[in-house]
Amino acid sequence: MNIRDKILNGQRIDYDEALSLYEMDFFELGALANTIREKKHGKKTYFNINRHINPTNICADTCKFCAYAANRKNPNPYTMKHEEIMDIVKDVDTRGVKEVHIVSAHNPDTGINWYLDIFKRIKIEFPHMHVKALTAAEVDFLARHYSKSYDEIIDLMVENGVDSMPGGGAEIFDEKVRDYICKGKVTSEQWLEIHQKWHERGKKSNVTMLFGHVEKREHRIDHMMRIRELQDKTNGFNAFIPLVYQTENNYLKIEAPITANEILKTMAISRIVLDNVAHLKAYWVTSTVNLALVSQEFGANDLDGTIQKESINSAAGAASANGVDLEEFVGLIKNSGFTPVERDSVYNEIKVW
Ligand code: V47
Repeated sequence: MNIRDKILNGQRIDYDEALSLYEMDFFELGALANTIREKKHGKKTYFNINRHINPTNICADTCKFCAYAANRKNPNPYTMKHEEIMDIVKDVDTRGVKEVHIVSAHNPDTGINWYLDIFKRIKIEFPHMHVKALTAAEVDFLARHYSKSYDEIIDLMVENGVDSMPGGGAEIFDEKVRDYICKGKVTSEQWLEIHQKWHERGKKSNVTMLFGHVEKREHRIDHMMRIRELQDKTNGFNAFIPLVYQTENNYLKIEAPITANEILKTMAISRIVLDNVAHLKAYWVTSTVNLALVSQEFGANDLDGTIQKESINSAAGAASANGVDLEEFVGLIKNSGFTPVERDSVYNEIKVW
């Protein structure tokens, strides 16, 4: 059976077949991914009303691709006080925000409770607010720095009210590439182990892939395969989020920026390979809003959210510092022929716009 029929019959494809999809006709590939998207979600495009909070940029790690951490190129170290964070949550709560996405750098000086207490405070004062917080990279950092096991940190997250884990820190699982771009950070095996442990507690998370830097197509497919394997065991990943590498203000030199064609192909292939992950998120922050809209026809069924403020990717050149206006966002999804569906953080539908 040829690969096209195999995909249309809902059969799983292997590593070599997945890699060969990069050679398929661009529009045929898009149409295949779209068929799967429509089978799973019809014309619905999900988004949520969320606020990103990045409480500190002081980092013990030195990832070459990162423009957010305070360093020679970004000499503006900051650490927010809990009162400041609570003021933000209080404010956004009055403006319809239902999820706070809290991700920090790996600050060695705050003490572990600075990381954890804030979740409890948010849940006490705003019990309805979904707290998506702590990447596996942060979990690994906290475990190492405070001599705790992953289980202990994860138990503390649950006790303190973390509802779900974001997908950050996955980068690229291939060990050689990973060593080159972020040596010393959580390893691929550890990243997957932490998410497995989180899923085993009945909790959900997302998974990202940073691409468009020094990695090759082979590494992206390998990354997807490792995700698929864990998802077969746990079914804990809600969404796969390919993050397009932003080139500014960092120490990773790349020869040529990735093309829109390659981004869309990667989106489509991930929709096909990750047959066991329900949602494919086109994160407009790194792909641009325009390409995120086009991605809806290449397998993507989620555009993340309004975000309101974002510091990690905007530091590297993304136009996301102030999020996107809700009405405009909904209008763009509608005008591109899809149905905007507001969702909560675990994909319960809230409102069809
Ligand atoms: O882990 C850092 C990435 C991630 C750059 O789970 C960069 O719903 C591009 O994980 N170019 C943080 N990317 C963002 C993230 C995320 C975003 C939205 C939704 C979710 C979710 C998760 O940003 C980091 C890193 O992989 N990143 N620097 C850069 N120069």
